[in-house]
Amino acid sequence: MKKNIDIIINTSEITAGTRGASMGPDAIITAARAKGSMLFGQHPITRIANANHLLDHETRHNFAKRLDGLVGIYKELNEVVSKSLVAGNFPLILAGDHGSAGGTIAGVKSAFPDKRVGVVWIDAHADIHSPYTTPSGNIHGMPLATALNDDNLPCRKNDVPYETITLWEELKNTGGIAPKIQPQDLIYVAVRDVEKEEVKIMERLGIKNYGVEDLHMVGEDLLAEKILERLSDCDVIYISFDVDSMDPLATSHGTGTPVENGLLPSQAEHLMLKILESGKVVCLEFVEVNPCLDEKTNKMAETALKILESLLEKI
Ligand SMILES: [Mn+2]
Repeated sequence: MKKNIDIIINTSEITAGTRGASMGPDAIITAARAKGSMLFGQHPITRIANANHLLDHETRHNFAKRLDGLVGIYKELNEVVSKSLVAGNFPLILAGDHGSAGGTIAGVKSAFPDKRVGVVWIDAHADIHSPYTTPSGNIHGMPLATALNDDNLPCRKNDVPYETITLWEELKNTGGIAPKIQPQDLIYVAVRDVEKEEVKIMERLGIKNYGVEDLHMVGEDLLAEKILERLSDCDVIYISFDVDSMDPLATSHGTGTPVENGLLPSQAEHLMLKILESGKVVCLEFVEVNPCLDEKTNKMAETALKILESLLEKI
């Protein structure tokens, strides 16, 4: 299957807890240019408007920081991603932090309202908090709650103000369909740093996580088979690849929240290649490269680029 690729650059970093992820997509482009790759000259590029100026002001939403900026980013992503898909193209999103990925999922669902959307979420973190459970208020820990339309109220601990709730409901309803995905259609890979509220909702909803050990044990081919088997009732699949799923020793600390004992880059690459071979993947996203935090110059972006170049041959 050869599809036209639409590159979508989203430099939002308003939902992260550390600064610099907005430069992640351009660090990947820089890595390509540094090695003489023409990759970014070969596909049309759309840039999503960011709201990073909000970082220069106090936020009014302590349990969902800068939520007011994210609502518009979700809307634009929903439109741009769904338009690309409806045109028969393959949207490839390079984003800053992971908080906007719910907007991408909204776009996939808007393009295929009658189809079941599967999500493969490759990440050190479960990203399934809500304003009611978050310990930090950073929305990059919440995108899957927006896709599932589940606030994990049994674990509620924050008294969320009405103004925040109103915008949060708007965020979850981006594109007019909620929920976008069913819990059984969400598969985690490499999640290994979770809070107790997240463990509870994963148990309540029965969400499957294939840990790093599982991958070491069965290998990429078999794990891809297991994932595809679980998603066999899904018509289309979205892969969300957070670079913090990888081991910082095998990559670098060039990401907002690195966690040890992660995937090797080759494992992440081969696993995604195998899932792509199913022909069901319609959208792919890379997030959380942060060159400001990279102790090895631009190593994380270079690692992401290498994986990306390999995957693009299968699209
Ligand atoms: Mn993430």
